[in-house]
Amino acid sequence: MSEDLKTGGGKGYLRIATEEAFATREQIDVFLRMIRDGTADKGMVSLWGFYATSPSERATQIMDRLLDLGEARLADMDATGIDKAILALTSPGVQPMLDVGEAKGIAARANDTLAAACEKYPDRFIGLGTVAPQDPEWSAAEIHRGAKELGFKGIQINSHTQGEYLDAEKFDPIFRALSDVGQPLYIHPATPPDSMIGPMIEAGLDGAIFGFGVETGMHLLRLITIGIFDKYPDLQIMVGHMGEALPYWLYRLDYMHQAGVRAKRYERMKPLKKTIAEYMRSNVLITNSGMAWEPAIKFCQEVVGEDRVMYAMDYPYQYVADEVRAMDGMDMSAERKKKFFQTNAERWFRL
Ligand code: 1DF
Ligand code: MN
Repeated sequence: MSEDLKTGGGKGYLRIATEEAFATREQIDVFLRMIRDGTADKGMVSLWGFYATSPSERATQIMDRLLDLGEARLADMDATGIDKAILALTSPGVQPMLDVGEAKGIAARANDTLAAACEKYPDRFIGLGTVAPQDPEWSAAEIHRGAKELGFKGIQINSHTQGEYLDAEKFDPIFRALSDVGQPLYIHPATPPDSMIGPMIEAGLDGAIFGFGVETGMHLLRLITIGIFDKYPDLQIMVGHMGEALPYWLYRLDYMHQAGVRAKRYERMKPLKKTIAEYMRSNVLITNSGMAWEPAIKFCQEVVGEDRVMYAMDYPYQYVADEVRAMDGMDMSAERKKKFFQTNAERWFRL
């Protein structure tokens, strides 16, 4: 462990990493089966065809790290000064699985596995549940089980489910359940669906480099513009990667949204109680997963508020000690830095 990255709060804050991934062997095995039997979409072939079969150092190291919820992960956290990790089943969870019974079984067992790890290391691991949106009512029940029996602090959904987005009415039981238990939804990226991925994949831009952000930012915009926060005013939705670019777009989004609403250009686009910028400041939370970049973090703090921007490492996909050092070294007040690393996560995940 290097001296400057010790855990324990010596810098004046604990480092809580909020978008950290694990996998289960049976989850990865279904991905591999789907790739083999031709039922995987193009994004699955691209993403998991790489991580689960490539002999490259990146792929093999990430697979090993994803599958560990014990001492090796803790050693990696110690080596980079991560006090606590908020863990979720890696993208795309079980959402592409066509056999819904199988998907629910794998999700439930992943939740049990995660809960056991959190129970074993209660000072280090915090869990977000996984659901199978293919079955919204089951997912609602699993949200209740997660909150009441497993100690989870929210759920993660990996963007679209087989090309469907959460603004569809059929997914309402999921939002109802989150509202009942008072927990946040983390919308994590997935590779874009086949309907969207074509020109991205031909250029190698379908994954975390760009496709993830485009698709997930759009997902959040679909939810905002359908009025999800008018229906559920207390709902908090989290997104990573510095808000999936939406903060940078906010001015134009609001201008064009209002112009479109006034002109009644789209049947779906109804007047909302607030502007998109206002929802971003009241119902959206942003983490800096994959974006250890001071100017972007400060811009987000200015646009959505310093209480709404949280630290994330995105382990094991972006396990970089120097990025933690860069975040420690940001030119920012001690109070604001503590919010970023620690207290915002404690507040919004109710730790
Ligand atoms: C990648 C990046 C993969 C992130 C992820 O899950 C992921 C990647 C499969 O680099 O391929 O969560 N990320 O959030 O940036
Ligand atoms: Mn991630």
